[in-house]
Amino acid sequence: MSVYKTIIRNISVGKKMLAALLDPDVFTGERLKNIVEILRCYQPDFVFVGGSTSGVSMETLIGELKNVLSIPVVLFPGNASQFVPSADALLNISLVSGRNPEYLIGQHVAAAMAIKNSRIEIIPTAYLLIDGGRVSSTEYISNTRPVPSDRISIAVSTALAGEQLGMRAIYLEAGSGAKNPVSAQMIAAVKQQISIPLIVGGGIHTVEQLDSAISAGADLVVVGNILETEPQKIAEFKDIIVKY
Ligand code: 1GP
Repeated sequence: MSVYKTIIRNISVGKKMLAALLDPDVFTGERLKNIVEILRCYQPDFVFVGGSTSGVSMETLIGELKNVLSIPVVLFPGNASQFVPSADALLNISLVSGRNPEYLIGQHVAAAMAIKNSRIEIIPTAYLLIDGGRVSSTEYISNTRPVPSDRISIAVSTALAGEQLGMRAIYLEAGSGAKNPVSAQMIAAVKQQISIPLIVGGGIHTVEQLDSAISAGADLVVVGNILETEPQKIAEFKDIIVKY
Protein backbone atom coordinates (compact mmCIF):
# COMPACT_ATOMS: atom_id res chain seq x y z
CA MET A 1 0.00 0.00 0.00
CA SER A 2 1.26 3.50 -0.77
CA VAL A 3 2.47 5.71 2.08
CA TYR A 4 -0.37 8.17 1.48
CA LYS A 5 -3.02 5.44 1.45
CA THR A 6 -1.59 4.10 4.70
CA ILE A 7 -1.87 7.57 6.26
CA ILE A 8 -5.47 7.96 5.08
CA ARG A 9 -6.42 4.49 6.24
CA ASN A 10 -4.88 5.10 9.67
CA ILE A 11 -6.71 8.40 10.04
CA SER A 12 -9.99 6.75 9.06
CA VAL A 13 -9.64 4.27 11.94
CA GLY A 14 -8.43 6.92 14.42
CA LYS A 15 -4.83 5.69 14.49
CA LYS A 16 -2.20 8.35 15.17
CA MET A 17 1.26 8.08 13.62
CA LEU A 18 4.88 8.72 14.53
CA ALA A 19 7.79 9.45 12.20
CA ALA A 20 11.46 9.40 13.16
CA LEU A 21 13.43 12.02 11.22
CA LEU A 22 17.05 11.08 10.54
CA ASP A 23 19.69 13.49 9.30
CA PRO A 24 22.24 11.62 7.13
CA ASP A 25 25.04 13.83 8.42
CA VAL A 26 24.32 12.81 11.99
CA PHE A 27 23.42 9.14 11.69
CA THR A 28 26.55 7.41 10.44
CA GLY A 29 28.71 4.55 11.74
CA GLU A 30 27.88 3.26 15.22
CA ARG A 31 25.19 5.88 15.74
CA LEU A 32 23.38 4.65 12.64
CA LYS A 33 23.65 1.00 13.71
CA ASN A 34 22.25 1.92 17.10
CA ILE A 35 19.26 3.89 15.79
CA VAL A 36 18.42 1.23 13.20
CA GLU A 37 18.28 -1.36 15.98
CA ILE A 38 16.04 0.89 18.06
CA LEU A 39 13.73 1.64 15.13
CA ARG A 40 13.53 -2.06 14.31
CA CYS A 41 12.50 -2.74 17.87
CA TYR A 42 9.95 0.04 18.37
CA GLN A 43 8.68 0.47 14.82
CA PRO A 44 7.59 4.06 14.28
CA ASP A 45 5.15 4.32 11.37
CA PHE A 46 7.65 6.04 9.07
CA VAL A 47 11.27 7.06 8.86
CA PHE A 48 11.75 10.49 7.35
CA VAL A 49 15.15 11.27 5.88
CA GLY A 50 16.32 14.83 5.41
CA GLY A 51 18.82 17.44 6.46
CA SER A 52 21.20 19.96 5.10
CA THR A 53 23.25 17.29 3.41
CA SER A 54 23.86 16.35 -0.24
CA GLY A 55 21.91 13.61 -2.02
CA VAL A 56 24.91 11.28 -1.86
CA SER A 57 24.76 10.71 1.89
CA MET A 58 20.94 10.53 1.69
CA GLU A 59 21.28 7.64 -0.75
CA THR A 60 23.65 5.78 1.57
CA LEU A 61 21.41 6.27 4.61
CA ILE A 62 18.26 5.21 2.75
CA GLY A 63 20.06 2.11 1.44
CA GLU A 64 21.13 1.10 4.94
CA LEU A 65 17.65 1.69 6.37
CA LYS A 66 15.90 -0.26 3.65
CA ASN A 67 18.29 -3.19 4.04
CA VAL A 68 17.20 -3.72 7.60
CA LEU A 69 13.80 -2.10 8.22
CA SER A 70 10.37 -2.80 6.79
CA ILE A 71 9.18 0.71 7.83
CA PRO A 72 8.52 3.01 4.83
CA VAL A 73 11.28 5.54 4.26
CA VAL A 74 10.03 8.99 3.24
CA LEU A 75 12.26 11.62 1.70
CA PHE A 76 11.97 15.04 3.32
CA PRO A 77 14.38 17.12 1.24
CA GLY A 78 15.49 20.67 1.89
CA ASN A 79 16.23 21.37 -1.77
CA ALA A 80 16.38 19.78 -5.23
CA SER A 81 19.92 18.41 -4.78
CA GLN A 82 18.67 16.21 -1.97
CA PHE A 83 16.26 14.29 -4.15
CA VAL A 84 17.20 10.62 -4.37
CA PRO A 85 14.97 8.03 -6.05
CA SER A 86 15.42 5.13 -3.63
CA ALA A 87 12.98 6.22 -0.90
CA ASP A 88 9.43 4.84 -0.76
CA ALA A 89 7.83 8.28 -1.03
CA LEU A 90 8.70 11.94 -1.36
CA LEU A 91 7.17 14.73 0.70
CA ASN A 92 7.21 17.29 -2.09
CA ILE A 93 7.13 20.29 0.19
CA SER A 94 6.32 23.82 -0.85
CA LEU A 95 7.18 26.41 1.80
CA VAL A 96 3.79 28.13 1.62
CA SER A 97 4.30 30.23 4.76
CA GLY A 98 7.15 32.02 2.97
CA ARG A 99 7.27 34.39 0.04
CA ASN A 100 10.44 33.12 -1.55
CA PRO A 101 9.60 31.69 -5.01
CA GLU A 102 12.68 29.47 -4.88
CA TYR A 103 11.12 27.38 -2.09
CA LEU A 104 7.53 27.74 -3.33
CA ILE A 105 8.24 26.37 -6.83
CA GLY A 106 11.86 26.94 -7.95
CA GLN A 107 13.49 23.89 -6.33
CA HIS A 108 10.54 21.77 -7.50
CA VAL A 109 11.16 22.75 -11.12
CA ALA A 110 14.83 21.84 -10.73
CA ALA A 111 13.94 18.36 -9.43
CA ALA A 112 10.86 17.71 -11.60
CA MET A 113 12.35 15.49 -14.33
CA ALA A 114 14.36 13.43 -11.87
CA ILE A 115 11.23 12.92 -9.77
CA LYS A 116 9.18 11.90 -12.81
CA ASN A 117 11.82 9.43 -14.03
CA SER A 118 12.10 7.84 -10.60
CA ARG A 119 8.38 6.94 -10.37
CA ILE A 120 8.62 7.61 -6.63
CA GLU A 121 5.33 8.14 -4.77
CA ILE A 122 4.81 11.90 -4.48
CA ILE A 123 2.96 13.51 -1.57
CA PRO A 124 2.49 17.22 -2.36
CA THR A 125 2.74 18.91 1.03
CA ALA A 126 2.08 22.48 2.12
CA TYR A 127 4.84 23.27 4.59
CA LEU A 128 4.22 26.04 7.12
CA LEU A 129 7.12 27.30 9.18
CA ILE A 130 5.87 28.58 12.54
CA ASP A 131 7.97 30.66 14.92
CA GLY A 132 9.49 28.21 17.40
CA GLY A 133 11.24 30.76 19.62
CA ARG A 134 14.58 30.83 17.80
CA VAL A 135 15.81 31.35 14.25
CA SER A 136 15.52 27.93 12.61
CA SER A 137 17.77 26.57 9.86
CA THR A 138 14.74 26.59 7.56
CA GLU A 139 14.15 30.29 8.20
CA TYR A 140 17.80 31.14 7.66
CA ILE A 141 18.39 28.99 4.58
CA SER A 142 15.08 29.77 2.86
CA ASN A 143 15.27 33.45 3.72
CA THR A 144 11.60 33.42 4.71
CA ARG A 145 9.88 34.58 7.86
CA PRO A 146 7.93 32.11 9.97
CA VAL A 147 4.28 32.66 10.89
CA PRO A 148 4.26 34.27 14.38
CA SER A 149 3.23 31.63 16.91
CA ASP A 150 0.24 33.65 18.11
CA ARG A 151 -1.14 34.44 14.61
CA ILE A 152 -3.40 31.46 14.48
CA SER A 153 -5.69 32.83 11.79
CA ILE A 154 -2.72 33.33 9.44
CA ALA A 155 -1.68 29.70 9.94
CA VAL A 156 -5.26 28.53 9.35
CA SER A 157 -5.69 30.57 6.15
CA THR A 158 -2.27 29.48 4.87
CA ALA A 159 -3.05 25.82 5.50
CA LEU A 160 -6.45 26.20 3.85
CA ALA A 161 -4.89 27.88 0.82
CA GLY A 162 -2.48 24.94 0.56
CA GLU A 163 -5.38 22.50 0.58
CA GLN A 164 -7.29 24.59 -1.96
CA LEU A 165 -4.22 24.51 -4.24
CA GLY A 166 -4.39 20.73 -4.23
CA MET A 167 -1.77 19.86 -1.61
CA ARG A 168 -2.44 16.48 -0.03
CA ALA A 169 -1.02 17.14 3.44
CA ILE A 170 -0.26 20.08 5.72
CA TYR A 171 3.00 20.15 7.71
CA LEU A 172 3.12 22.54 10.68
CA GLU A 173 6.82 22.96 11.43
CA ALA A 174 8.34 24.85 14.36
CA GLY A 175 11.81 24.16 12.95
CA SER A 176 14.22 21.43 13.92
CA GLY A 177 15.45 22.06 17.45
CA ALA A 178 12.74 24.66 18.12
CA LYS A 179 12.52 26.00 21.66
CA ASN A 180 8.74 25.85 21.51
CA PRO A 181 6.78 23.32 19.48
CA VAL A 182 3.70 24.46 17.53
CA SER A 183 1.02 25.27 20.11
CA ALA A 184 -1.95 23.02 20.75
CA GLN A 185 -4.25 25.97 19.94
CA MET A 186 -2.72 26.42 16.50
CA ILE A 187 -2.78 22.68 15.76
CA ALA A 188 -6.44 22.45 16.80
CA ALA A 189 -7.48 25.52 14.80
CA VAL A 190 -5.77 24.26 11.62
CA LYS A 191 -7.10 20.74 12.06
CA GLN A 192 -10.64 22.04 12.42
CA GLN A 193 -10.53 23.72 9.00
CA ILE A 194 -8.65 21.25 6.82
CA SER A 195 -9.69 17.86 5.49
CA ILE A 196 -6.26 16.50 4.56
CA PRO A 197 -3.69 14.87 6.88
CA LEU A 198 -1.93 17.10 9.40
CA ILE A 199 1.77 16.53 10.13
CA VAL A 200 3.37 18.37 13.07
CA GLY A 201 7.04 18.60 14.03
CA GLY A 202 9.80 20.72 15.48
CA GLY A 203 10.95 20.87 19.11
CA ILE A 204 9.02 17.83 20.33
CA HIS A 205 11.23 16.25 22.99
CA THR A 206 8.91 14.94 25.68
CA VAL A 207 5.93 12.61 25.88
CA GLU A 208 3.87 15.54 27.20
CA GLN A 209 4.64 17.59 24.08
CA LEU A 210 3.83 14.64 21.86
CA ASP A 211 0.61 13.98 23.75
CA SER A 212 -0.38 17.63 23.47
CA ALA A 213 0.19 17.70 19.68
CA ILE A 214 -1.75 14.48 19.17
CA SER A 215 -4.64 15.50 21.45
CA ALA A 216 -4.87 18.83 19.63
CA GLY A 217 -5.34 17.09 16.27
CA ALA A 218 -1.99 16.15 14.73
CA ASP A 219 -2.34 12.96 12.68
CA LEU A 220 1.40 12.36 12.34
CA VAL A 221 4.11 13.71 14.63
CA VAL A 222 7.74 13.98 13.53
CA VAL A 223 10.60 13.77 16.02
CA GLY A 224 14.19 14.37 15.01
CA ASN A 225 16.68 16.12 17.29
CA ILE A 226 15.85 14.19 20.44
CA LEU A 227 16.83 10.92 18.73
CA GLU A 228 20.37 12.21 18.35
CA THR A 229 20.91 12.33 22.11
CA GLU A 230 18.20 10.05 23.50
CA PRO A 231 17.28 7.54 20.80
CA GLN A 232 15.51 5.28 23.34
CA LYS A 233 12.85 7.99 23.72
CA ILE A 234 11.20 6.51 20.66
CA ALA A 235 9.90 3.71 22.92
CA GLU A 236 8.02 6.20 25.13
CA PHE A 237 6.71 8.08 22.09
CA LYS A 238 5.47 4.86 20.57
CA ASP A 239 3.58 4.06 23.81
CA ILE A 240 1.73 7.37 23.58
CA ILE A 241 0.91 6.90 19.91
CA VAL A 242 -0.56 3.42 20.34
CA LYS A 243 -2.67 4.65 23.25
CA TYR A 244 -4.78 6.64 20.77
C1 1GP B 1 12.08 19.07 11.68
O1 1GP B 1 9.88 18.61 12.33
C2 1GP B 1 11.15 18.11 12.32
O2 1GP B 1 11.79 19.22 10.36
C3 1GP B 1 11.66 17.62 13.64
O3 1GP B 1 12.10 18.63 14.51
O4 1GP B 1 14.37 17.90 15.13
O5 1GP B 1 13.13 19.50 16.58
O6 1GP B 1 12.45 17.11 16.45
P1 1GP B 1 13.06 18.27 15.73
